Amino acid sequence: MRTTSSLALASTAMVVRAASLSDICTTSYVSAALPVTGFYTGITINPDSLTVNAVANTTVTGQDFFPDATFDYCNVTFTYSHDGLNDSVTNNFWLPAPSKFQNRYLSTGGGGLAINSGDNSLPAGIIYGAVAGKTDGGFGGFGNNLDAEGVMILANGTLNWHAVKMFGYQAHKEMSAIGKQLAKNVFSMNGTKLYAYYQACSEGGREGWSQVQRFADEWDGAITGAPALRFAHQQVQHLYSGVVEKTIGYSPPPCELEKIVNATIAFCDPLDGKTDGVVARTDLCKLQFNINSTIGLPYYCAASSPSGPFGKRQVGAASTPAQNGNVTAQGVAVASKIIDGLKDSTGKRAYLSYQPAASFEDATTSYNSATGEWEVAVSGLGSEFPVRFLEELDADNFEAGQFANVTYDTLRDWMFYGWQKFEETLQTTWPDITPFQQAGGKVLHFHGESDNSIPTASSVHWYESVRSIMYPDLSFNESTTALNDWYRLFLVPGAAHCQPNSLQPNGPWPQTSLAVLIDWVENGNSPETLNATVLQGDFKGQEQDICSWPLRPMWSGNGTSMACEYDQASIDTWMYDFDAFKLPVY
Ligand SMILES: *[C@@H]1O[C@H](CO)[C@@H](O)[C@H](O)[C@H]1NC(C)=O
Ligand SMILES: *[C@@H]1O[C@H](CO)[C@@H](O)[C@H](O)[C@H]1NC(C)=O
Ligand SMILES: *[C@@H]1O[C@H](CO)[C@@H](O)[C@H](O)[C@H]1NC(C)=O
Ligand SMILES: *[C@@H]1O[C@H](CO)[C@@H](O)[C@H](O)[C@H]1NC(C)=O
Ligand SMILES: *[C@@H]1O[C@H](CO)[C@@H](O)[C@H](O)[C@H]1NC(C)=O
Ligand SMILES: *[C@@H]1O[C@H](CO)[C@@H](O)[C@H](O)[C@H]1NC(C)=O
Ligand SMILES: *[C@@H]1O[C@H](CO)[C@@H](O)[C@H](O)[C@H]1NC(C)=O
Ligand SMILES: *[C@@H]1O[C@H](CO)[C@@H](O)[C@H](O)[C@H]1NC(C)=O
Ligand SMILES: *[C@@H]1O[C@H](CO)[C@@H](O)[C@H](O)[C@H]1NC(C)=O
Ligand SMILES: *[C@@H]1O[C@H](CO)[C@@H](O)[C@H](O)[C@H]1NC(C)=O
Ligand SMILES: *[C@@H]1O[C@H](CO)[C@@H](O)[C@H](O)[C@H]1NC(C)=O
Ligand SMILES: *[C@@H]1O[C@H](CO)[C@@H](O)[C@H](O)[C@H]1NC(C)=O
Ligand SMILES: [Ca+2]
Repeated sequence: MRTTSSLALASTAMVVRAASLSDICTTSYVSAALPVTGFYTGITINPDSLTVNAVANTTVTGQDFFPDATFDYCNVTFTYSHDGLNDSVTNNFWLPAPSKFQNRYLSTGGGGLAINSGDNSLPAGIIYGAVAGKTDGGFGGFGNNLDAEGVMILANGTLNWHAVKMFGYQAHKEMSAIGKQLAKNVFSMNGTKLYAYYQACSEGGREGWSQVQRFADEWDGAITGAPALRFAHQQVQHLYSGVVEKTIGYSPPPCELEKIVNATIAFCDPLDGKTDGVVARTDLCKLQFNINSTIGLPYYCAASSPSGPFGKRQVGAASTPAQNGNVTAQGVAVASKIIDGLKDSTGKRAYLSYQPAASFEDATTSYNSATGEWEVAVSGLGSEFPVRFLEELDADNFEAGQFANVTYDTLRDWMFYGWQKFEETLQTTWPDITPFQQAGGKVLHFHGESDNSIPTASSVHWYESVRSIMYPDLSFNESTTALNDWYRLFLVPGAAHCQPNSLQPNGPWPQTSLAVLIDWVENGNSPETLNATVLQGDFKGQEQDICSWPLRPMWSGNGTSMACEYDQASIDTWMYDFDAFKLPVY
């Protein structure tokens, strides 16, 4: 089904190349190609909403998910509604010039509580010869997130389940269906195979999995970066760092945690065989680094405005004073407990956490200039979940005093309740992906190993869940081989959340993953390792290969050659049993 010769496709596509962008990029041409009704039960496209304009010579540079390029495209936007609902969902598609179209379609997704990334993700499609799409989910505009006014909460206590479902998975399903049909019609494909892809990171990674878990043949291949899987657990774990500080009774100055991170990087960097400022083996770091060794190290950070690298979430502080001190036993206790992950009051594990060498973003305290003290600052992403998603209030933050009562057990209970409440829509943990696999689909999944927003181990746990559920009768190695045939996970050395890491700037980044996925899907070239490029720092421009989990990178010859090794002790550090819950957490 997916083995049609790509040579044949290329020659068919040549026929189309007679037309130019200006031929197809008119309202009348696109209007005639709109799949208005009858191809997807329950939705009706509104032809009157159509806008079409050609955009010439757009240049993109310095992006993380595609190389630099200059291109032309046709910008197509229209709305559709769900029959019986009188709602309005807006889709925006970029069409490549006919001469550049390579029989491909690309869906793109969002981040945080956004279902799209504005225009930032669409260039990847044009660059690789695809029609590229984004959706507003029906939330009233591309800039409106799920938590925008009047979207998810209709009134306090009244959740708009339709909006939640659209965000959860439905809007993407509809956009792909519309976008693929539009591409076929605009380029008169006459039954020629259209290859469909997905690429997004973070919440967008979750959106990708929401389709892969449900729909066998929506896409031929999906790139899911650092996905916000296990939605309830993931959102609640943003609160964990603050609860650790509260429980231990110590609010470290951000500089103290930064010093602990720097000392961790300094110790663990060489463990991967290459002293380059990049911790490519956080597992060896876990096994060999004693964080207590940082106690007493002097730290200093100059006074700064709140936009400094560690102060992104400082609330209510116009500026921070110079921070000067020595790392304390309490500061180390906080860092150590955060890395350990959430356990309830009986010691049972509820969730996992960030790897050592990741910065402690969720733990960033805020400076109270009135008292001169550093205070626990509740993570905004974290508090919004219990308040908006569980309590169904039109608010983002806890009420005054509410956080004071939050314990490790509260976090566990919120995970439990949120998991149950959003199991069908947001949780995104259905581990049996047999239909997608049998349809020939491919998944390229990556995650920064120093991610400070979605724990890297979350992706490993997911990969391992899929492996064990889909191949219960095979050994670890056999099932890994079977899974790698169509789903691969790559941990990106030193990388932060869906981007390179300013604290480990010499690390590689997989900027051209879509080319790799296309080569896998269309030419059958399985990525044994993932192509990556160092995008900043001392080795800028250097190409590096990223190992496919569970193999781990090890450099030799003082960083001149890298091998992907099998190391059981390291693998074991990534395995978790969430015994705080009686049901399996996938
Ligand atoms: C794009 O720019 C180049 C040079 O800047 C110019 O020659 C070309 O005509 C432009 N293309 C369009 C479609 O405007
Ligand atoms: C694409 O079309 C939409 C809807 O008409 C418009 O808001 C947007 O500015 C256009 N983008 C470009 C780059 O022309
Ligand atoms: C449908 O919504 C539009 C605005 O979005 C409104 O003008 C119209 O009255 C609504 N129709 C019905 C039947 O509710
Ligand atoms: C599809 O069919 C139409 C009409 O026969 C033809 O003009 C067009 O070139 C064909 N397209 C492809 C890709 O074969
Ligand atoms: C941590 O290292 C970075 C360089 O990566 C440096 O800019 C920063 O000042 C260091 N922080 C501390 C507290 O030493
Ligand atoms: C670090 O110090 C804490 C507190 O004294 C202690 O409980 C823990 O065992 C120490 N860890 C190691 C690895 O020495
Ligand atoms: C840090 O420790 C050193 C010696 O251990 C001490 O001299 C210095 O005063 C301490 N600095 C601060 C800011 O407490
Ligand atoms: C909804 O609840 C929030 C949080 O308690 C409150 O701030 C807001 O005023 C309430 N809205 C209405 C309309 O009552
Ligand atoms: C905190 O817990 C105490 C004791 O259970 C309760 O009286 C109080 O109302 C709680 N405060 C908030 C803000 O929930
Ligand atoms: C699994 O494969 C690795 C090589 O990838 C090998 O080192 C290891 O011994 C194998 N384990 C078993 C149990 O065969
Ligand atoms: C991956 O990188 C290698 C070496 O730089 C290159 O030859 C190859 O074409 C790349 N593969 C893809 C799919 O881009
Ligand atoms: C290892 O390589 C680094 C940078 O490439 C160099 O500075 C260092 O001297 C080398 N160390 C050895 C032992 O060769
Ligand atoms: Ca290193």
